[in-house]
Amino acid sequence: MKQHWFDAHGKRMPARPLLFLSLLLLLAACARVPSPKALTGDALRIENPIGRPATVGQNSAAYFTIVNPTGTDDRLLSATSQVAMVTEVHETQNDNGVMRMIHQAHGVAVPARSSVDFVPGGKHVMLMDLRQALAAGQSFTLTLSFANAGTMAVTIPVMNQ
Ligand SMILES: [Cu+2]
Repeated sequence: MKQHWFDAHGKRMPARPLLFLSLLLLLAACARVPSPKALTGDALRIENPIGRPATVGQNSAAYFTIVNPTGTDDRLLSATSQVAMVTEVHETQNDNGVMRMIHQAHGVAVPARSSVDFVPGGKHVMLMDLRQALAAGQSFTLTLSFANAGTMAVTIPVMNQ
């Protein structure tokens, strides 16, 4: 009886942790690396846009992923919005331990068949000196100009992160 119990569990026990581990690895992979599937489609697009809440006169930022499934290299040239006095494409860089935001005056390259993440602590669109408050639940329009894809109006939902 004891032998039977051992065999039954000996077969089943390793299967579940392995399945669980596989699922975890799959989730981790999905979260970090865009799957090839995400690069399907025939036109450059913006995914997962988010704007940070802020009051009038303050700065806000917009984050998103630019997906370029096409065979043509592209470049985000500039961003504009009515909600801010100045809108710029920035990248936060670590300068000997000091985090600095660098204005990307020449824009941001979006190579063919790739995606570029705009995230807190990295590339972002900076909305400086807001003309209006941005509260969670609202949304605003951000206009992005690309060298190849042209001008694109993107609705940015404001969310607490
Ligand atoms: Cu910035």
